[in-house]
This record gives sequence, C-alpha cells and structure tokens, in this order.
Amino acid sequence: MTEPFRFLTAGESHGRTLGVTIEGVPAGLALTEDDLATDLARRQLGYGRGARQQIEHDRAEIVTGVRHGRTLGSPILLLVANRDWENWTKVMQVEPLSEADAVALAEAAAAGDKRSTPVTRVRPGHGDLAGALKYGHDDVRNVLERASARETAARVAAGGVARAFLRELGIDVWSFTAEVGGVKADSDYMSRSREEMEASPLRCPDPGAEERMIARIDEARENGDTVGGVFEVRAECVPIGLGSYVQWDRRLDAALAAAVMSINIVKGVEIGIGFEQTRMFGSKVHDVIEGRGEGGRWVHRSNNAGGLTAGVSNGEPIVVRGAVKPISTLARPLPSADLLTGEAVEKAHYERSDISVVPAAGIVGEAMVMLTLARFALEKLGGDSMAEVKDSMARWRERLATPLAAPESERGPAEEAPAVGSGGDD
Ligand code: EPS
Repeated sequence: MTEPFRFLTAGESHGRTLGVTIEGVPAGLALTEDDLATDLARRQLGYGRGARQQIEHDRAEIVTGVRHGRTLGSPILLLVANRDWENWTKVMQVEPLSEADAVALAEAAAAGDKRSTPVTRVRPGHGDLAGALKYGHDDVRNVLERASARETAARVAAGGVARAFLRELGIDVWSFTAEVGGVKADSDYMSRSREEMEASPLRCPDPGAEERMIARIDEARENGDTVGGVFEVRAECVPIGLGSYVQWDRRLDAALAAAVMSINIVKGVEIGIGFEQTRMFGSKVHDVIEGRGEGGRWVHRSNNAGGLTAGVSNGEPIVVRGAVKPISTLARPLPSADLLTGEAVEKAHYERSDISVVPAAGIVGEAMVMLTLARFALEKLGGDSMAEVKDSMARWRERLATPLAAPESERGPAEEAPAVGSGGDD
C-alpha cells in the first residue's frame, strides 16, 4: 500500500520553475490559484528578508488535477515560476552549452561576473561541501541550487492545498514567531490578535519582544551576520485519534517532527513544551484530564504535551516548535576552504542572502504540519471524495462526543447474547 497522501517537489532556485505534485487529494475539493496565493505571499514577508523577495511575486499555477474549480482525485501539479530565472538563463540552461556559449560564460567569469563563476569556496553551515562530494560536483552551484530554501515555496504551495482540505474538516493551522536571536515572546504579553500579528513585521504576538527582536536583526545586518530563532505552529480542532502508538512509523508526533526537521533551516523540533519538561517534575508536566466538557469533548487542564500523547492526537491543539539556525550565507563570510584545491581560503562564497527568516520558516512549518495532518486524517478517515471524507469526520467527531457506556446502574436489562454459531452478525 502506498501512502494515502503524498507530495514531491522539484526545481532549482534560479531555474525556470519550481514544481510540486500532490497525490491523494480527494475529489470535489474547491480549489483555485487564489487559495494558494495567500500563504505564498506570507512566506515572502518578514523583517530581515533579502533582495530575492523583491524580485519574486510567488504564485502557484494549477496545471493538473483540477477542473472547473474542483479537484478530480487525480494528481495535482503546481508550478511556481522563478522570476529571477531571466537573469540566469545561460548559467542555468537545461540544454548543453554550445561552444560559443561556454566561451562567453568563461569570459564573463574572467571579467568578474559572479553568476558565471563556478562556486568552489564552500560555505560553512550550508550543504555545499558534503553535497558536492556526495554527488561528485566540481561546481557547488549544482548543490546550492537545490539545497536553497527557495524550494520551500513549492512546499508552501502544496501546503495551501492541504489547508483547503483541512478547512473542510474544521482544522485550522497557524503559526507565530516565538524567538529571534535569544529574544523570546512572552505569553503574558501576547496582546496582538491573529490579524494584528499577521500584519506585524515579524509575525510576533508580543509587540515589546518584537521590537527587541528587530534590534537583534539590525545588529546582525550591521555586522554582516545572520540570526536564527524559533517558530511555533499550532493546529486547532484536530480530533482525538490521528496517528497511532502501535508502530513507530504510525506515530503522528514522529511524522510531524520529521516533517518540520526537513525544512532547510531547521535544526531542532519540539512538541509541546519539549526540552523544557526535562527540567521539571512529572507532577508539573503531565496534563491533568478534567473529563468531558462542553459537547462531550474531553478536556485537559493544560497542554504541555502539545496535543499528542503516545503518538496519537489527544484533542488539544497540536503545538510544534522549530529551531531555526542562523542563515549560513553571511555577508561577512566565515573562513573556509576551496573544494578543488582543499586549501584554506579567507572567505566563503557570498551571493546574497537574508539576515533572518524566522517568520517565513513559520509559514513553511505550517505547510509541513498541514501536509502531515492531511495524510494522517486521510489514513484515519478514508474516502475518495470530499463528501465521503467529511461524512466520515462528522461520524468520528460524533462518536468521540458520545459516552462509551452508561454506568451499570443506568443500563437497561441485559440483552440476551446470541447463541454461538447463530450467525447473529450476518
Ligand atoms: C530563498 C531564496 C534564495 C535565498 C534564500 C531563501 O534566493 P537567492 O539565493 O536567489 O537569494 O534568498 O535561501 C538561502 C539563503 C539559502 O541559503 O538557502 C527563498 O525564496 O526563501
């Protein structure tokens, strides 16, 4: 059996286009290019972003799998064009270079044109060295074009499809910037509404912390440096029962951790209070179960587990945090070595870069969480059309809200058990 829902991206940072194929989206989901545009635009924002985002106006073209605004159940192919490609047509050409073109590129490189010059001074912290050696490349461009975080635009486009799907099931996913350069947003001062936060420079709910975060980014910029942080993704109204404890690869917490860790810039993932709980007593960590609340819903007194126990969603909001490393392309480059000579060089390669991308990484985090939840929701609910999936979800939510059994005293007279072999179930 293949996965009920899967996706694969393609594309280089300065190639003609990025692409993503998504398979397993049920038929009948309303989907337009406008639905995908919002998250793509959100990914491009954030104080500390670099010049590339002024060139791009990311928009996903829906090429297959949708007819008259509804999904067909067939694979959906999305393309996100790289506007910058116009400036790289020869350097990134798919066809073999003619002799004349090769000479022209070499001449441009000799004249100091950075784009035409093969990259050999590998950047510390980037995929340059290990990638070039692994694939046998003598020009690091062959690595950095795909290792670049530009690829995350394709994931966010796919995430938009997952968002439309999850919305139909009543699930809402959002994120915020929790930390930049050691400055933390404080939950006591998270005074902004979600709308206000979205409009703020760092998508941070605590305005005072945001000011100090901005100062850290300015400090990094002045020093030709970069700075990382933490984003937090929350998924609301996920019903109990997605994922399973019965096998390691069916645990939703593990899948979410892998999905968020796969984001280019992420070096750590926490679920709920994550590492913090290692410093606390169990009595302060574990979320006391209050019992059934309004509408039969199970209520916990706190949500330190981040909505996941034993790999299964427990009905509380799912909370996933990603640790974003400082971007590895520095305007004031670190010392490094040359890939071809193996000799130390004073400065690693520098093309252009961002200072900080925590808010953008949060949007990619949302996308990876949504794509993972879509997979687990489909695994739990089944169904080839949206009507089927929605019916199944409604039944599941109803079942969860219904008491498992009335207490002994409230039960009616015991029903007579069918005789063995009577075929009572047929
Ligand atoms: C990015 C696009 C890239 C970088 C950045 C993220 O574009 P360019 O290389 O043309 O500037 O700005 O990626 C990196 C710095 C990196 O090292 O991967 C994007 O669209 O998010």
